[in-house]
Amino acid sequence: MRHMFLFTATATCSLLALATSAQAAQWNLATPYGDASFHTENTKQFAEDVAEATDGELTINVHSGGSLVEHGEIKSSVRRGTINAGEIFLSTLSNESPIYEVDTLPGVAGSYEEAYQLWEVTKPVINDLFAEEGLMPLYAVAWPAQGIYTDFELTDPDEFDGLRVRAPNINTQRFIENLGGSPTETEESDIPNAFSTGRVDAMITSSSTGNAMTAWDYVSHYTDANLWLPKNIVFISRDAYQQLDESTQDAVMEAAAEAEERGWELSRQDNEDSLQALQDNGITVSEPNDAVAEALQAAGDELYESWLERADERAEQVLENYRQQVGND
Ligand code: PCA
Repeated sequence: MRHMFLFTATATCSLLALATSAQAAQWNLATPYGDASFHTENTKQFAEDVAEATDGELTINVHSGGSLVEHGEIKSSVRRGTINAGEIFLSTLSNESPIYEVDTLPGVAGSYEEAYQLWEVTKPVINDLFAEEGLMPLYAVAWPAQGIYTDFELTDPDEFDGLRVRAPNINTQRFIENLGGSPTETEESDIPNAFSTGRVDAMITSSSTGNAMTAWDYVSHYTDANLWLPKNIVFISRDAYQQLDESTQDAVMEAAAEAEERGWELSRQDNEDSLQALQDNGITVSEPNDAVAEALQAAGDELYESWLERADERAEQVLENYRQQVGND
């Protein structure tokens, strides 16, 4: 009799468990960045927060390091519904609209405060563009400012002549060309391979990526040039979102707002930690000297001019709004 009761209780429990799991949603989120990246740490925390706030009603599995989908396929995979969510380096979309380039233009936003203002101004336009594809941005987080890694002390802009420099997006490639160098675009995860096979001699990226990719294994100097603070964006499929009940939707949006705030803080902190780690591992970190700064400025001006030629009215307007806002602060 006692056994009988126990059996019934267990059976009821597993039926209940089945009922819950039938409702609970499981999402897959793909990011090209590895577990050593503060962006991935932040996104994993976001997923944990959602699971906790919804009592497991929505579980988001974060597939890092391009393990599920490669970078260039993430947005289209979410659009098609193969996966439900993704994280990408926003400026890799530059061929779709000039608005995606504004966070990789020199002289526009040179600090975290300005970069965040730039995000606030561009957000509505980016939301609209994503919405046209059935996508919903959740949050965006800046990388630390971009600088230049070399295996020599960068003192003379002529040293850029023919230098093979790794870049993470098209604008950085253009910038390198303007400097006289020879750019190659590679994924962050491919950096060690690009150096060890001799495909590149130098790279443009942040302190964080230099640290995560152990830059000291192949370069000796980091010129902290404060070029621009480009962002990652995390987004989901609108269809997947609409299938959630209202309280789960709210939990996603709340956790996303927290992730954005936490992410920008993590970025600042990671910049400091990474600059320290670079030096602890023997990399000389310095600011550009006058001659190099002048060359960077000229290459940046040229890049900006060419963007203006590509930019549509909406993109120009956004930048104008941003400049007014920053000017008024
Ligand atoms: N790290 C990424 C994007 C920008 C950055 O700082 C990369 O270099 O690929």
